[in-house]
Amino acid sequence: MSDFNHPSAVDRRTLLKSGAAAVGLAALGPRAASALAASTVDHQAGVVFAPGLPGRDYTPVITPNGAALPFRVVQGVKVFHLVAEPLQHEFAPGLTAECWGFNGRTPGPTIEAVEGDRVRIYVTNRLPAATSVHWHGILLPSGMDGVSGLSQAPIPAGATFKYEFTLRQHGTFMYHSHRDEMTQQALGMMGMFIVHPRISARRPDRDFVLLSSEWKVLPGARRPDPNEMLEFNVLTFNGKAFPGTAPLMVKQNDHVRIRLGNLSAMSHHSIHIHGHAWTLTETDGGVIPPLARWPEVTQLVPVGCTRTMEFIADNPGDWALHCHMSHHTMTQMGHSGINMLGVDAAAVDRAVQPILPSYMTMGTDGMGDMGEMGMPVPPNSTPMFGTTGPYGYIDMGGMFTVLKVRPMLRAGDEARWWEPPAGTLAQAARPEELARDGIIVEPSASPPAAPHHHPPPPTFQPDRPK
Ligand SMILES: [Cu+2]
Repeated sequence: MSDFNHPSAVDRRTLLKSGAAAVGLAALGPRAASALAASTVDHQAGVVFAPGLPGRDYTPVITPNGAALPFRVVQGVKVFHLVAEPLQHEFAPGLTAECWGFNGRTPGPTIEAVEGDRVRIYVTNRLPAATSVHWHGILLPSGMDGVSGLSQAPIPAGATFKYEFTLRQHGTFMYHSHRDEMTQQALGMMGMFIVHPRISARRPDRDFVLLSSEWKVLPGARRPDPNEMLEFNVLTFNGKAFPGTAPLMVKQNDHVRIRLGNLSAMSHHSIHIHGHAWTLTETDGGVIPPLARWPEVTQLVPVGCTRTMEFIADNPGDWALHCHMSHHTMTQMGHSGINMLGVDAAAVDRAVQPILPSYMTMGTDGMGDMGEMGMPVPPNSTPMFGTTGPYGYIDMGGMFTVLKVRPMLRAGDEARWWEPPAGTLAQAARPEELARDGIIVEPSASPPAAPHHHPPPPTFQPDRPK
């Protein structure tokens, strides 16, 4: 049983506070109760806290492939500056698009603060359209909520707006455009907003944030298509599709926290970790009481939600961390192809190539070799999946990354694969092993068909998706 199911000092304190206030809370209703449960600061007393500082008050989060938004303290207020702007963004080697984001990146830089902090966030709009920013999950005055037209006027192109509020909770939150959401989020206008507790009994050794999103980028196109509703072909963690995703580097026995967010347009993601079981400790509504937590290996992160997972990384190795929806671990190409499984490829090629010389039958024994074959792809696009791993081709793409757990972390480990100790690698069974264990492998009635691995014709051009 993971120790994340045992109450920490903070949890006990929270429970005590909740218990003491139980009579009053019953009258206030469940919303007030949940807000209190997420708090380590007594906001009713009107206490002003000094701005929380990294190192002293919290261990900064790690945003793989991302960055933290810098701040300065002015008269006790933490001041941030977001600049909404168009940018060139690389999803994976070979695929770059014109996106919209903040401060030169998508997702925008991670905002980090501490419960009780007063924050002032300037938003400068360098987009060709009006925008606004919503602080997703954060409890604040209505006029600071960022919904264009409802809670504020839109921020016109060229203008700078000021948001200011005091953080009355801690947890994992997000920010995103709330003006023409369909367009602006499809182009990348989102980021994470982390609020650390003011009082923390136990800080994690590694605290990662991964924001999921989905995009439609037709091969060869320069811009994501915001009109797409169903068929997304670029699925990303922090804006990157594998092999563009940076690995999560962890020292063995580290206490690891992974904060998952999802601002995809239409898709929930079931995020699966290998080699470990993790515990859901917080949602975007607050800390889950320890007795209500349970361990698992796959956590569903619905659209518009965050889920915070914790575990002890006690199992060294290279571990996949990915969405379990299989089309979400593929990249462009192939999602709408014709099912060619079992087709006699040579016969079809002979029939079609006289009239269409660039034609080649693909996928007769699956799609796993598509990337490995190195087939040409249109300009500015990325193969369906893959990169070369220590034992051959890794036929994964999209929302996939690697958790690297090492007994010691050395410079350059990001680029090194795990070297399994003797006896800990799956390999072909030897005849004497089969005989020892009484495993009899009947010869096949017909030999397996030779894989259809002929090189593509020089004129080959993959079909563009419909
Ligand atoms: Cu998914």
